Amino acid sequence: MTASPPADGAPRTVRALPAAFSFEPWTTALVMIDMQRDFIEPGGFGESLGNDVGHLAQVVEPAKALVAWARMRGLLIVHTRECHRPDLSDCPPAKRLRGAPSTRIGDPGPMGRILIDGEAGADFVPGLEPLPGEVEIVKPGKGAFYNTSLTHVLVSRGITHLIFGGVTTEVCVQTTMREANDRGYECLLVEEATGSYFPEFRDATLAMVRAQGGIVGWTASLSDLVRV
Ligand code: TIU
Repeated sequence: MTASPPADGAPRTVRALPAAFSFEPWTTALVMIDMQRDFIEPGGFGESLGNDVGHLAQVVEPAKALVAWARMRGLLIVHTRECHRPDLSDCPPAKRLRGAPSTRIGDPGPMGRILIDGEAGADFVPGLEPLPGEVEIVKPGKGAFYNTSLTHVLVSRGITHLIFGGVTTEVCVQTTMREANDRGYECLLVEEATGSYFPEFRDATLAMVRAQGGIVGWTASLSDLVRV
C-alpha cells in the first residue's frame, strides 16, 4: 500500500540563508543528531573530554519544538545516537585512546559505561525520545551515514531534503550534513536547535554551511521554520 501524503503536505518555503529553502513535507526528513545524555548532561562523554556541558542545555527546548513541528507537518523523523557496542568491537582504538579524557569510552561513569549502547548515558535526553514509527539510527562515528542503514532508510522512502538539528554543531551535525550534501541531499540546519561546547564553533559552522552560495546547505531560524 502506498502511503498518501499528509493533507497539509503542500510545498513549503522558509526564509533561510543564503536564500529561501523550499521543500515538500513527504520528501523531507528531520534528522535530529545525538540528543543524548552523554553529551548534554554532567558525568557523560562530553564532560569527560573536558567540555562545559552547560552550553548544550539551551538546545533542548528548541530541539523539542523542532521535533513537534516536524511531527505536525508529517515529516519522517530520524533520531541518531552515537554510541558503541558493549564489547567495543565497533570503536576504533584511535577514537577510544585519543587525548587525555578523565574517563574513556567504555569506562564506568555516573550514567553507566561511557558512550555504550544500552547504558543510561547513551539514551536520549528526556522529551526527545523517538515515537513509534520514527527511525532511530545508532552510529559508531561522527557522521550518521558511516556504518549505518541511513542511506537505505532515506532512499526507500524517497527522501530528497533533510532538516538538521542536534549536537554538536561542528562535530556530528556538520559531519553528517557534509556526508548528506555529497550524497545529493538538500540540507537545512536549524540555528537555535543546534549547539556546541564552543559557541564560536557553532557560529562558524553556520557561516561555513551557507558560505559560497550554500556550499554545504542552508541555515534558517526555528521561528521562521515553524511558521511554514
Ligand atoms: N565532542 C563533540 O563535540 N561531539 C561528539 O563527540 N559527538 C557529537 O557531536 N555527537
